[in-house]
Amino acid sequence: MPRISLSRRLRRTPFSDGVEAAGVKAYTVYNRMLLPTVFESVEADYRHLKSHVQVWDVSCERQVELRGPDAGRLMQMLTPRDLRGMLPGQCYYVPIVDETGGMLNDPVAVKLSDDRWWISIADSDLLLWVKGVANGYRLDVLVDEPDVSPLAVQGPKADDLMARLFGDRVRDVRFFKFDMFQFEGRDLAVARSGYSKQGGFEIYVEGSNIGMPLWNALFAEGEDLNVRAGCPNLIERIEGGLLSYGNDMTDDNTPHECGLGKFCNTHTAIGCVGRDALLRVAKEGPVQQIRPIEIEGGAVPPCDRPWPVFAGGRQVGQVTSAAWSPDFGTNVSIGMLRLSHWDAGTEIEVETSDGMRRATVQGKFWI
Ligand code: THG
Repeated sequence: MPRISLSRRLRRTPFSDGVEAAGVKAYTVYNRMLLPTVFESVEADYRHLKSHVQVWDVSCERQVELRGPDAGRLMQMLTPRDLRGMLPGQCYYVPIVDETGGMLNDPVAVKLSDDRWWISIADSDLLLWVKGVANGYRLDVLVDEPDVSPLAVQGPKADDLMARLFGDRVRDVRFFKFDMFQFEGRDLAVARSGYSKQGGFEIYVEGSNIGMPLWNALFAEGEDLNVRAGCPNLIERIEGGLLSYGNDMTDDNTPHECGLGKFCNTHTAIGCVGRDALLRVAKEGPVQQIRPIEIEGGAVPPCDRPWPVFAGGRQVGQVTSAAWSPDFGTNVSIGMLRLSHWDAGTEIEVETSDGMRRATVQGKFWI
């Protein structure tokens, strides 16, 4: 296989030295930054994530910082989720849409104070869109990318590891809330969140220079907990129904097609870009939607392009993420299916890279 050449355009992270010392076997590129995808093997990493605790370099979840008197107003212009009840110390999963209602990103919004927010972005150049909106509407707000790199601590022993480093108070942080904790005299936001269903935290590491000291401290404190370097795991995130922007949805999809209608309050999200378009699609209802799908047979090959889905000889959708699940003994996958074929129990055929497979639409994700 050819390799990817490294250069300044493909950014390393404050933790890359630790990731490489831990034996990372594969990377992907996300927001023009390195994101580990495999340490031992996807299946071994999966088993370890579900049994112990892992430290993930998710620096590629870059922050778009909004600072100034119009920060809150700008944040509400960016998303159809109603932010009026959101307090400092809270995180919200927020669809971001363009003027047609198309998904531009599905980040986590972090409210630091009324006039300071972070948008923890998925893989698209959201900074450019946010700067464009801020300038186009002449808002009194600074928009930039700060030196903040999230480090996730995920898995059933995450609370124990984090308590050793930050004290028992960290156990009291509730889901999608954050509080401030000190490390080497620096105040860091620590949230109970992360791109897995195994539980855990995300540390918003402010200042690249404390990256490796924090990485090393987590491994020193967690030796007897069997802590390892890990990364977002393909199998586990499909089982949990965690969507991947650019894979499972693009700017061609509305939040409703993505099953993110529950994070939209389009009627009350006054001032949101794309509100009129979304009010129309919400009224009509989507004609395709994301669904969990079980694909029969042995382990499927990597899904590196959408796999067409057929029924009765006609295409009725596509599969965009798929993997063999050791725990469920089947191939788990995420696809976008037309309304006529999205009901649980519907039998379909998936044209994988190594041939046609029978498959069944599921009523819910596996975890
Ligand atoms: N954490 C942070 N930033 C991120 C991600 C993250 N940026 C990129 C990417 N992940 C954004 N996408 C997601 C997708 C799903 C979730 C978070 C970010 C998520 N969803 C939960 C679920 O669906 O069960 C909970 C949603 C809720 O109830 O609010 O966590 O992971 N910092």
